[in-house]
Amino acid sequence: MIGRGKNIEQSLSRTRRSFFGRIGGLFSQTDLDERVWEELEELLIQADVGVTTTVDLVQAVRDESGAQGLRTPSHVVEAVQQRLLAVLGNASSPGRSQEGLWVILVVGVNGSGKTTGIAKLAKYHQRHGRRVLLAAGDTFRAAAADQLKVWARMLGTDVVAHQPGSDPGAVVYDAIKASQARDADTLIVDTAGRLHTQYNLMQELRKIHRVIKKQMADAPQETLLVLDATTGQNALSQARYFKDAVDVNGVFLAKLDGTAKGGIVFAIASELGIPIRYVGTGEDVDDVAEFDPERFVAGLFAE
Ligand SMILES: Nc1nc2c(ncn2[C@@H]2O[C@H](COP(=O)(O)OP(=O)(O)O)[C@@H](O)[C@H]2O)c(=O)[nH]1
Ligand SMILES: [Mg+2]
Repeated sequence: MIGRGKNIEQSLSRTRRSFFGRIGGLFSQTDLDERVWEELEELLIQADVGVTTTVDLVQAVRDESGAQGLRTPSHVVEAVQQRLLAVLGNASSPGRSQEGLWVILVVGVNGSGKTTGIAKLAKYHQRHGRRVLLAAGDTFRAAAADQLKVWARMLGTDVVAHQPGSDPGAVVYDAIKASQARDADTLIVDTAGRLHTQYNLMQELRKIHRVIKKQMADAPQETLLVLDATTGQNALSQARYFKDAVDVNGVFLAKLDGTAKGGIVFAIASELGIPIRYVGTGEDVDDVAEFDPERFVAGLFAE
């Protein structure tokens, strides 16, 4: 938990109620016949865990229950939890040294929760005693810089912004210079979520990435892709484009509170291989949690 807003357990209430909370009930019944495994499979797929991941997982638990005789319902549920946890792997965050500027490039389609996510991250880093600067790298939409400025005013940070339509590479260049001049240690860069074509968008993101790298070889230290949890499997196909264009090394999963299909977390981990670092737990600037796999899985089943 990093914000003072809603925590990860609270944001999982819909997902828990609709799907994962029902798994225990499946096994409390009769023998483990075919029907029970099919129902488990159905629940997981409906929760957006993804077909391949689900089929593999159910098979593994089934084998385990046959071989080792998982005798009680709670043993089976525990086995499911262990398998789910294994899908998430170890999502350790990139170690941050105290020295130097830390650049966070934030990408994702419009509406995914990018700007809100940036505000949440800014506040998170401020709470860690850091000096945060924002860069308005979405120059395509005039409102984008304004929206960022509103958050910045609230948080007491500055925004480096140029005119609408200007070169986002130049914004980022200036923002890095400004961070150094003003002794900021954390720069968060907003980017466009839509251009005339997807090809243009990816080209622009690549360019921004290059501009950052040219000034600071080890930056951006974090490239976060913001995905909207409520868009389910669509989020996955979006993610593939962004992953190809820029070196995405973390996912910020927004709106986890707004979906019953929080199983998307497993699909992201298994199908993209990008660790989830943060989840959005509500609309407030404090509604953010650092992603903790164990807590997440426990939260899916909690009473
Ligand atoms: N419930 C909920 N709403 C969110 C969350 N993050 C963003 N939103 C809402 O999603 C909408 C789009 O967010 P915005 O940050 O403007 O998206 P952007 O277009 O990607 O910059 C806004 O109404 C936000 O309040 C979240 O974690 N939970
Ligand atoms: Mg925005």
